[in-house]
Amino acid sequence: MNELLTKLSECIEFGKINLASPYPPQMKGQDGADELTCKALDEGVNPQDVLTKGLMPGMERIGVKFRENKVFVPQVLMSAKAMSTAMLHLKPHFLSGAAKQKGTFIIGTVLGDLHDIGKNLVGMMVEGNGFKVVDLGTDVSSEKFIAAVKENPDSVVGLSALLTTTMVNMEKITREIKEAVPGTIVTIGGAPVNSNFCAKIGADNYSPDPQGIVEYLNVKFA
Ligand code: B12
Repeated sequence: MNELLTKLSECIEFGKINLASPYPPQMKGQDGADELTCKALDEGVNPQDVLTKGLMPGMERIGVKFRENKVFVPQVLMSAKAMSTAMLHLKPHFLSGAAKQKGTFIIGTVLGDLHDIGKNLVGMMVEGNGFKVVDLGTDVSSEKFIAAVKENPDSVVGLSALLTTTMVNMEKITREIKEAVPGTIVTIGGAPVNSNFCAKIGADNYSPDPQGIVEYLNVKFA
């Protein structure tokens, strides 16, 4: 079982989706995340172990490499695709309660802003690390964030902004979420923001990359 899960983690790390996928070249002709996840479940490996000992270590390794600029967006997207392919087989087990998620993360790009590539990447990485992700899309108002927080008690919110003209909306959205549902944790990210801005607007955490927010959530939901 260990060998199977190790191979699965490598499929995630290197973005090997399935047998037919030619990427990455060094894994051509080998089973991918798709086949190995099915194999593990068929052999009776616990879905929780498939997630935490197979998929998540691979996702963590790619997250760290991305932070260290050892890989770039396309490689991370391939890993995320391998991960979501594997998750399709695990989802029925999550829904049946056989495997549990660590907590809920609500993410959206703030009002006025249509950039979603970074936000999607963060969502995929967080999901890949065992959290439920509620993705509200782009151009998201305070009202939408608040409704999602009310529907998902004890969730953590992540705001994304890529424009200097929309990052200012983070302040109002953070304040209104916290007024509507006191105690809600609001985290922020995106190219123009930093930890000083985070402190200034009263948000709880700034992470420059997906791995940072994954590590923060792991602590918060421990
Ligand atoms: C792609 C792109 C677009 C696409 C967006 C497509 C899409 N579906 O997202 C389109 C063409 C639509 C677009 C439009 C515009 N864009 Co544009 N766009 C870009 C571009 C080239 C790449 C952005 C990107 O996806 N980066 C890759 C991702 C992976 O990185 P990222 O978003 O920073 O996310 C990472 C981190 O920031 C972090 N992160 C992000 N969000 C979050 C959230 C949380 C919670 C956490 C923890 C972390 C986190 O994690 C991610 C992964 O590491 C940038 C330039 C650049 N090179 O960055 C300009 C850029 C952002 N755009 C810019 C501008 C000006 C515009 C327009 C106003 C142009 C115009 N005049 O119409 C419009 C605005 C539209 C709108 N209302 O939003 C400027 C912004 C300048 C500024 N400082 O305000 C930039 C910087 C280009 C430039 N140099 O001028 N754009």
